[in-house]
Amino acid sequence: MGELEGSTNGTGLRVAIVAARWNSFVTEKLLDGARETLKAKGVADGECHVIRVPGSFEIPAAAQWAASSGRVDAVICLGAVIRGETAHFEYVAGAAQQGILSATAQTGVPVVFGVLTVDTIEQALERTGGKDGHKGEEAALTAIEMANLRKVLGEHL
Ligand code: DLZ
Repeated sequence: MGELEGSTNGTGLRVAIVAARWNSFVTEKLLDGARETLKAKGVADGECHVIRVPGSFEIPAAAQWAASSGRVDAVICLGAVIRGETAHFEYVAGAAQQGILSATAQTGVPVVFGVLTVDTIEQALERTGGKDGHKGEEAALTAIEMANLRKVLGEHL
């Protein structure tokens, strides 16, 4: 019984990034990190498509449209829901989380959750190149690994 996993080599992959404009001072950092990581891992510039949506609540619809197109290997969802600024934090964050999960379940395409759900702006900044790493970079690596894993499983199972 062997072990199967996806590599982090992005060569030949086609990726869509759905990025929310709400809290753009955070989401643009997430986007920069994701794009740089995709490029560093071999995803060609022309194979990386950025889709802008107003807020995190709208991410699932665009992610579902992209994933169901049959023309991308993975979708990366980037948003920032900050409790201190968001009267309906649970609704916006919950809708994003459930919708993203559902997009994967319905299409089979890896749809990666790169939506920050934090209490403060400081926590958001700590997760976009601060002491808690970079969630945009992590989302890009996850997307590549899962896209490759899907191909591996298609070949071996
Ligand atoms: C309305 C709203 C609020 C209050 N807060 C956020 C947030 O912290 N992060 C985010 O991505 N979006 C927020 N939004 C916008 C909603 O996601 C959505 O765009 C609007 O409710 C319109 O459907």
